[in-house]
Amino acid sequence: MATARARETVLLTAFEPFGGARVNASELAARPLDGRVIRGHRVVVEILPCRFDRAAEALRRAIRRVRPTLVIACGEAGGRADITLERVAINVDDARIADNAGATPIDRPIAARGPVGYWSTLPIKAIVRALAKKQIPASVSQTAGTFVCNHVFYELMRMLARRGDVRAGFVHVPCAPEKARRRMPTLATETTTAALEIVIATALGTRRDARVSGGATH
Ligand code: PCA
Repeated sequence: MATARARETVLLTAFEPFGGARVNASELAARPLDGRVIRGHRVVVEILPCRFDRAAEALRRAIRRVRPTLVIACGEAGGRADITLERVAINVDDARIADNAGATPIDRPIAARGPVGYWSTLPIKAIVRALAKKQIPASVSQTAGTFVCNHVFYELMRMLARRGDVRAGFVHVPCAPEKARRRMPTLATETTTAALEIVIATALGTRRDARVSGGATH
């Protein structure tokens, strides 16, 4: 059986609901992939608390336990219409809304002596191309925001910075139809799940990223 042979693992993280919502599209889409084997790697899903003070510690524990060769962190980006591959994490927490513990940090560095940012080490262009091939809307994003998702992305890359053997990055997904507010773009959960599967398969199967533009003029 494929499961028995899968020795290497992929850690896929998503977030619990936040901002008073009942569901989080990233959690809905990620859960079905728990235990799935993709390109010989077993996927382990971990749901992180949407709290500045707890999320990175939960991630650190999951990495220690799972010992992944690839980490895909994902979260929901309300208002975005496509799957977005984040290019860079930045060293700041600046909350527009409260996290699930009521915290609203303003202009607070994530790591006092840390670098301004960390690049994703995923082949983000190749992933966008692979998603587009399957008619799933996707693009490169130049900012993961300054809320808990960017915080986790930054801490993830900081944890792995001195290890060349584990690739990692962050993916934002649109809202699920379950949560849709007026005029909010949504993506069906099955489509988002399929997208995450393609993200993982492409990351595992691509050594060098595609050289195509994913830039923006503003
Ligand atoms: N989205 C939020 C935090 C948790 C989530 O799913 C964000 O984009 O920061």
